[in-house]
Amino acid sequence: YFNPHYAPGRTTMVHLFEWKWDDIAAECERFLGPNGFGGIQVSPPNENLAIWSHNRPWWERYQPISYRLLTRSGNEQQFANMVRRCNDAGVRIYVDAIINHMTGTWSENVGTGGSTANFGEWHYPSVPYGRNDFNWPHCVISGNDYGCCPDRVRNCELSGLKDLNQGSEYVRSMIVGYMNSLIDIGVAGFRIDAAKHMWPSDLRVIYDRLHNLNTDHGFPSGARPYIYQEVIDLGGEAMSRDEYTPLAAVTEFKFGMELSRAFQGGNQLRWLVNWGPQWGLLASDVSLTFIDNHDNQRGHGAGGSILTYKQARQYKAAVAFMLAHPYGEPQLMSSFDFVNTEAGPPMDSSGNIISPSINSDNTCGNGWICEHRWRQIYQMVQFRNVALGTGVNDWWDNGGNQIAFCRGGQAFIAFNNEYWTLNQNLQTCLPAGTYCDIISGTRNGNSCTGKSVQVGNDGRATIIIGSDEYDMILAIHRGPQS
Ligand code: ARE
Ligand code: CA
Repeated sequence: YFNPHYAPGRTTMVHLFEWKWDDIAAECERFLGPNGFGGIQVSPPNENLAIWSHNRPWWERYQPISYRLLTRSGNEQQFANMVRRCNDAGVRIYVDAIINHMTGTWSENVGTGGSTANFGEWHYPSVPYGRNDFNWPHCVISGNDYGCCPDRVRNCELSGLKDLNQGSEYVRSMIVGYMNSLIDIGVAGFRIDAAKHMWPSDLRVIYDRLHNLNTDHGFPSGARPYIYQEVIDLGGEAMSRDEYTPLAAVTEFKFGMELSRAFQGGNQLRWLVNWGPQWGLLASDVSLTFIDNHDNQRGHGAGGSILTYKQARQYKAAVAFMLAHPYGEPQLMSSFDFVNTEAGPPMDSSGNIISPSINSDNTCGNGWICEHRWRQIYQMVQFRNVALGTGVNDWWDNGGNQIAFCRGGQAFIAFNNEYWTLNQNLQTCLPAGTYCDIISGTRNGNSCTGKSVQVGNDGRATIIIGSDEYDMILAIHRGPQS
């Protein structure tokens, strides 16, 4: 459950939040495959409650009403078509699995596929689930419960969402059936939503009943799904991430919090010299890492002052550090623009999601941010692929907020988060030659569209990053784009 089973040479996944299946299939073929992306986390594919009373918020997708594959992102056939086309393009699909709970508490009761539910009776006929399938007696998690009471956090309702009893054989079989149908379609793994709200022993039973990945989609025989469990653990609670790491990977929320703090000036970059478990982070091989996610970019979940696309210069630097450093299994966020933190994706008056448009400079329109299409981000995905299998060496810093390091003899990166210019002769660990900085531009035949770097026979080069430059990063590597 710890191996993402990326195609050879690939490393990074992107969360295409609220994208439609047909658009994702096209994105795999025209952009993600050719640019070396490893995988995609898709929004929950199972039917959810349509919440018109809140103008179709993004969070309606975290309110399952059945396991039918029918949402605003598309139907089952479109989902399967996407999985096929993405796997053919070398890009894996990971499903956000909502198995802790079902929808509840709203006056509306019709799902995106037309299923209905009777909340007062705990009745979900399209699964079907009934009252005996939920934890009883009914109770709701309060803020204090996180500090004292694992049993309440696991057996009571999260925000009033009807809490399934994963200890029940019938509930397990419904959940496993849903997840196995997705594996058979060709997905490579799952995000386990709200894992902290389920007993690790129940999750183990569920994981162990999952099928091996589908060899018709290019997975090796005997491959287990990649599983990363959403456990928000910033310390100080009665539940710990360590209860979950023996089972599968875990989302590391400290990662984005600490890097956001550092690149916002709250911590000097030089301290990143020992980035990893010495910072209190999980062991690298069980750690799913990200700067922001769909919750904390809008103040949900653990919140905190997390960098997002809205503070683009610092955000790009934090993402570049994530991708340049070998720690963890990185996930990029790809957002739609928002002011209202509840608002769903761009939609028409019937509630249909409006597809992103693609501009000539690779960026998106129609209200979609597409951080994964920003040059400074997708070229760092290539950097990570080129550096795959190497460690960090030849660390340099100025004792403050200018740092640089090599990845073996494959790649080199420098950051300048000071108010003055970085101008240093540094060891790049690369063979002599002229390299194109992949942050300010790319290689175009024999020239660079952005800055270029002359590496001498001793591997050293003069590295310059002005404090007023558009980006605070310079990166070069041995791949074709640099
Ligand atoms: C919505 C409404 C609620 C309403 C509810 C039921 O906002 O007012 O009561 O529906 O009708 C998302 C949204 C929620 C939304 C929910 C369902 O964020 O606002 O509720 O969808 O539509 C805890 C959990 C963690 C969870 C976060 C949000 O531990 O698992 O809360 N994150 C996941 C997803 C979310 C999703 C859900 C779970 C539910 O990523 O997108 O919710 O499927 C401390 C603790 C954390 C705790 C945090 C916030 O930091 O350590 O564990 O996170 O506080 O309480
Ligand atoms: Ca629960």
